[in-house]
Amino acid sequence: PWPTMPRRFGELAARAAAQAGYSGFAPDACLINRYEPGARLSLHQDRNERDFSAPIVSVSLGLPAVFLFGGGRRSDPTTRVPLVHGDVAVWGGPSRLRYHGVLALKDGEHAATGNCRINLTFRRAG
Ligand code: MD6
Ligand code: FE
Repeated sequence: PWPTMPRRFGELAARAAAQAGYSGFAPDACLINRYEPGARLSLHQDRNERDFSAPIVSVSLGLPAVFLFGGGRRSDPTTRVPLVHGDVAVWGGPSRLRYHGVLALKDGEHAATGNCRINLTFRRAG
């Protein structure tokens, strides 16, 4: 049997999605990535899921980062969104396939994670 994610994780993601206007979000996947200083995430679309009607919920822990939120094309202009420990970002609906990324992580130390950033993204993979 496939392991299930901790109940509290799914509940947190569903609550955040509902607050952003996406009620009924029932994530079935949680990707966890650990970023060390210098690491970046180039502009991309999250399109490995089968169900684009569900939003993406992203939880940031540890070192701060700058999230880039673009448009429907890679060449579209981006908005810089600072993300700190505990921040939750949600994108869905017409924004579900917008390009996004993360600038190179600055060196630092965080009480919760030490010298890194941890990001959890909740999805409906289908
Ligand atoms: C972030 N993460 O770390 C945004 N996408 O703030 C992502 O966009 C992401 O962590 C695809 C797969 C894993 C990710
Ligand atoms: Fe992504």
